[in-house]
Amino acid sequence: MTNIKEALEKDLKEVSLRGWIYRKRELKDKIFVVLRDKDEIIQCVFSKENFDEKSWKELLELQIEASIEVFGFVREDPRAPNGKEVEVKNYKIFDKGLPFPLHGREEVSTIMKYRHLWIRSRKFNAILKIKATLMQALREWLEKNEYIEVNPPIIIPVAVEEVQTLFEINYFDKKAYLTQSSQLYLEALIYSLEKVYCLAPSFRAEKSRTRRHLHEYWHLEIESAWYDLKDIMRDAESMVKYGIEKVIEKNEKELKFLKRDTKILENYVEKPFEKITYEKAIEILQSKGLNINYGDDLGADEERVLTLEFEVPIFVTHYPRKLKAFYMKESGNGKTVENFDLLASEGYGEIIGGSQREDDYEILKNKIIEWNLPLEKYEWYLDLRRYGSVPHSGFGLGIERMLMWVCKLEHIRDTLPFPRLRETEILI
Ligand code: NSS
Repeated sequence: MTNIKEALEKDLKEVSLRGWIYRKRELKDKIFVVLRDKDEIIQCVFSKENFDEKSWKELLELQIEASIEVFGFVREDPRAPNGKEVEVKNYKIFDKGLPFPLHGREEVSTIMKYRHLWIRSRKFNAILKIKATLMQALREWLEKNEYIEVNPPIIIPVAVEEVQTLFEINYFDKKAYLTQSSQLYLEALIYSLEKVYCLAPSFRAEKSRTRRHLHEYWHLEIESAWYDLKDIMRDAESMVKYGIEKVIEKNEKELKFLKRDTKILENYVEKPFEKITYEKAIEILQSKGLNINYGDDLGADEERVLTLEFEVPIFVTHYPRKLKAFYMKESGNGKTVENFDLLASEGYGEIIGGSQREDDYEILKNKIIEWNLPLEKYEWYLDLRRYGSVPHSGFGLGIERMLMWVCKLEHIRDTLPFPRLRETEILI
């Protein structure tokens, strides 16, 4: 058994290839089939003279996505999609298939209904390969930098981020939630391991329907003892750069298929990221004519405008304390917090949210009260400030957000095989 990549790259005479029919064209005495497998496509020609009548009839019945095996001779053919063609001598049909319901350019609702079939597309194949590289590369970076992988629970008792986005579940007749973030557990774990990370799904019952919000996404979170804001920003930049570098290195073909300009990506690896404060960001936005004031949150539109001002990703730091979560360390006499959002370029916006954490028991306790959170449920978290509290920082990176940017996709749904989105029912 050979695969299509070998048939294209090596100097083979005879091949036997398995795959699915990607395209089919019938002439009077020839059938042209483009066969696809996990990596490539190749044109296969069936000539009538080589087959008996029964076989020819069977071949005419093959549908798009039929699964077959072909045996034949490879030859150069500049007119064929990848410059080579197989003259088929024999074949085996696994399933001749029914008429395939997708032809390309379907409405989103149709694509979601047939998502289990749509994911065979070459575009999605390329995206998934890039995603695998990215996840592996980020893990590699973490290992090189002495972060230890840990596995906090998915079912949680209290909010980490906004209460409104919690997914409630019935946990043996008691309320519990699906995790929004593993941060609080990672904070507990640094007292043993100092540098930890986890890669797990997070859940958000977001009210907004946007091109960048999922209800379930893969969240890479890291936490480090002894780190302040600038330390954690250094790691965020280095990790993102490493991830992009590996994708450029390993997925040249897939990036090309997606028409992603690798020069732009190389720029992100080579040039230092921009750093601006929230205050400065507001000034820039005002100078661009946006109706925004100090104290307003930056939404997708504002982030977009900001990223188009710079050639590289931007760290926006020191947001007003009220705009951000209770656990962030205060600065600027309690006006701001020691936080950053990393905004991906070309309009993509936030891919990472991170901060130095409040390590003072009294301040943290008062903020939990001020944020109207049930203090008794955070006692265990406050214990972390009672027994050997240390300065520490961390961040969370949305894998799909980063992938969407790296692949330059229009919508976040195409970063996952079975996305959970508000506008589409869960059918599969
Ligand atoms: O809410 S975050 O900004 N921050 C946290 O959850 C921190 N507790 C993380 C930490 O410090 N350990 O979310 C972090 C990232 C954010 O920048 C996005 O990239 C991604 O998680 N994110 C999402 N991706 C897709 N869909 C949705 N709804 C979503 N929400 C956040």
